[in-house]
Amino acid sequence: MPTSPNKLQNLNAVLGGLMRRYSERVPDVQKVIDSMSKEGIIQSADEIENDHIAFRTMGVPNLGLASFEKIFLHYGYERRDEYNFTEKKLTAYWYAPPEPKFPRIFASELRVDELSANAQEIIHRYTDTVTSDPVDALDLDDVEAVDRFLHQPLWTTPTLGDYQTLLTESEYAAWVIYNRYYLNHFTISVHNLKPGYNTIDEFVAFLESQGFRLNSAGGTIKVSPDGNLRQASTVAQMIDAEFAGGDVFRIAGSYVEFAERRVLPQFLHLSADQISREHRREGFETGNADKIFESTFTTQTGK
Ligand code: OOG
Ligand code: NI
Repeated sequence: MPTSPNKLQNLNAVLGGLMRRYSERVPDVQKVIDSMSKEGIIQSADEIENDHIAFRTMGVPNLGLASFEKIFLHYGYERRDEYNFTEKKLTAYWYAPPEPKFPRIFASELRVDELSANAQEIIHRYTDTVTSDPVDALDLDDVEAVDRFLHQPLWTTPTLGDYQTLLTESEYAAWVIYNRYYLNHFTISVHNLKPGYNTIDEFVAFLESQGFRLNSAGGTIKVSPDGNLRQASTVAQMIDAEFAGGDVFRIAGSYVEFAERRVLPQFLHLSADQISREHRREGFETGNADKIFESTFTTQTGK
């Protein structure tokens, strides 16, 4: 059944609110758009195709993906493949949008019960204050309520000490305890840009010429084993985070990603004007994602 026009309109508004907050927090977003305009790659920002957006969650009762995904399932997204990150103790899914003009969603969850007793105790001290699924209490057709929910504290502001303890064991845990559901990144599709910039190699060369700092974990360009999903990302922008008691400390915020999805072998005979989303590599790739997560890790932000 197609998603109702009303839901699509609400989805559009929720995505708009996410992108607005995200652009304010991540100066690289506007800088990339300005650089692309100056270079003549685009005339205006709305020509940019958003390949996907990403969120991070804490896998604890009442929260995590089981709670979070309800928001986007409501707007017509469908859950697709699962990805497992053994070392980072993460589970992720991607969600297909109700219409191709909307971005895919990549959402992940920390398997909190695999952390040390100490880290679990810290996380639960914050998250245990959430005693019922907060998404169940939301009217998902009330766009302003959803927008507020996505940008409001889910638990009390952490102390700097707790943040730093978590950081030593799970950089992901530390990121979520402070940043919560803030948009983690949006992703520019490079394959639909004009020739000279429509491969990830060319686009990365352009970004480097403009002085952007890119995530080098596992190499700057991450390539799936089939060769058809190629990704790169900036190093997360640092934010002055205010912790409980007023301590201010610079921590990783969000970043920008770039993706090239190549045309699948069975569609290579199609001409450029016949190619649309369904002819290109879909989904995500564990090996690529594992390194892209590190865009917010101190190994990248501190280099
Ligand atoms: C998500 C990292 C993975 C991708 O496109 O594979 C990813 C994150 O940093 O939360 O974005
Ligand atoms: Ni991504």
